[in-house]
Amino acid sequence: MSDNENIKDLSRRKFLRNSAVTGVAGAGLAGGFGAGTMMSSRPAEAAQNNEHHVEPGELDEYYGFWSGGHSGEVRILGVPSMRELLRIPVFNVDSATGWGITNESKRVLGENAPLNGDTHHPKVSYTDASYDGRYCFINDKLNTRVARIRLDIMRADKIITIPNVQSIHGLTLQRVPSTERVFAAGEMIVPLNNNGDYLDDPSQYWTMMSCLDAETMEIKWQAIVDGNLDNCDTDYTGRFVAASCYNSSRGMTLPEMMGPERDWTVFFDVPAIEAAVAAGDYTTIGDSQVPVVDAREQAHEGRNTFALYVPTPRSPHGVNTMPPEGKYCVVSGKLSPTCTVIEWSRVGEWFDGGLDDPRDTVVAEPEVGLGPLHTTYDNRGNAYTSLFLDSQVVKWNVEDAIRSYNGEEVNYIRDRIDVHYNIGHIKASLACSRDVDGKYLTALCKFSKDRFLPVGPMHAENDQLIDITGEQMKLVHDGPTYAEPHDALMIRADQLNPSQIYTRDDPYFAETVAMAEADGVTLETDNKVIRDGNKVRVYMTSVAPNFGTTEFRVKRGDEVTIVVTNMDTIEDVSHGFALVNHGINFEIHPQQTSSVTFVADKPGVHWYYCSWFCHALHMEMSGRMLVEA
Ligand code: CUK
Ligand code: CUA
Repeated sequence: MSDNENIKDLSRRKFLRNSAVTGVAGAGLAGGFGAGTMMSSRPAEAAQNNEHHVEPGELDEYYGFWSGGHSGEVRILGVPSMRELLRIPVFNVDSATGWGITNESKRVLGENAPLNGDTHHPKVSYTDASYDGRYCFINDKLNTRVARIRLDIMRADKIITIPNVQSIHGLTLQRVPSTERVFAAGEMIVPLNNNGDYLDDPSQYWTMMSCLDAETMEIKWQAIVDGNLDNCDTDYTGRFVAASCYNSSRGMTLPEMMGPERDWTVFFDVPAIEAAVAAGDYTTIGDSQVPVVDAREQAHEGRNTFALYVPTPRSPHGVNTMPPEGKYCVVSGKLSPTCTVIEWSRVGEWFDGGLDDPRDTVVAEPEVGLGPLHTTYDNRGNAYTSLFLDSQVVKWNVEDAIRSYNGEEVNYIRDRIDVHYNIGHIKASLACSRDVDGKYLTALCKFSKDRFLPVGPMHAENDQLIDITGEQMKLVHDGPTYAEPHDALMIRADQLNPSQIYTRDDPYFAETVAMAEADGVTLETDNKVIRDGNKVRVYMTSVAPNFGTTEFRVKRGDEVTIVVTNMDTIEDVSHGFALVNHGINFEIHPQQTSSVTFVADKPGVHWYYCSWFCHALHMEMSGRMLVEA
């Protein structure tokens, strides 16, 4: 970097930092920021002779699962190349794959599903705290949903709307013995029975932690809490889940929410809650049958048996358990320049009556820099925290932070690196699992500014890749991304085993197979039109470069269901069924059956064609729907 560029970079960094700090100061809260945090860092320099480059024809070492933010999708990137390999549509409608258009995807989405979503926290399922490659779960902050993606076919197979709360933000999974439960943190506080009765009475507004059964995706229980839940994580024993909890003042406006010096980290004792539910000691709300327990302090005389509220400085945000044993949980302070280190075994001691002061669970509170949001780890005892306001990643040693908290003179800060710019989430390779390997770290930066060619008022964001194998962090890649990845995780390539072709008994299209059976149709061979009153079902196969049916006839006003079964058996020979002027296009991968239903309301000739390039005669793979007036 030349001196000039360096100066430009520094002044922009200062501007971003100061404007953000001033914004906070405007609310009268600048006092939260310590002075000792202005320590300088090394400007990031692009790595020379980049050994992290993945040559053409080589495969990446990791699968990365990226949230797609308010695009509503989940993305798969190869790491370290940072090449985008796949977009998995989840809460959105997708033109390429027909997600949200086919009958199969609509069954997953449910009736009258919203057409969009806001995904933040993708989490891959575990067996004994190692990734098992079965599922990826993802929240929808926008429409209060949780989805499960099957990682064999890379499509969502269950989506559930969570009742009684608004906005699912934090999402985390049970790690041990395996992912039997999914925890979904409700963020915004609303009247528990939100039927219009308590509009003007914020004292009636609350939110809840929800626990889902990972197999059935049904809600097992909900627990009412004090404050707004934000991010969450579990321990490595299977007993606890923790969530950051801001707005302990229960404010409705920004200044009100930022009032208190401390909010909480709240820990839930899952077996205690489930014992109460099993004993029938719960209520339900409105029409919902979900068992609700009360984990608010006011609901318990003496010790709260469901939840422990650990006072934590100020609007705490990220909650991250430290691998590989899961000894500590680090909660990042957001409006405080500190991270709070809580020892999981002490949380157990508190619930078992051994500790009196909730703060006795805290074993360190290092000052790390301005705007700490999320923390991740290597396999050498170091934590890495994203600093939103400083636009930095700070590396610090956890045991040294504990020694410092205990009064020893020790510098726990190991390194700082500039990122570009205003980083949110951060995640090191395998850092949420036992197999943490301390190789790469992704820094998901909310602003890219001048890091890429300008493309109009909307700028790409910047997902940077940092090599963390050495003493000093090294920036190795800038990766522009479309709105708006919040979180990401990396699993080893060998921990995932995706299917190459569908099996004919895949439950994803079982209902469509059952419909064909009822019609006496053999999907694998038949090309038939079945009329049932004004309902017409058109069954066809596809084998490159032919649809099994190249012409069918219906009457205006018929409800037409088109079912296509791709009988190609060769990997990667996908077809698409695209019906001109009808807004219909969908994928049919090898051995898959896909279907769509619509009303044929336009008399005339309507061509359909294959939209997925499959053959030299792909352009000719087509047919006609003839609609009689
Ligand atoms: S949140 Cu976005 S930067 Cu939704 Cu995980 Cu922290
Ligand atoms: Cu079939 Cu293109």
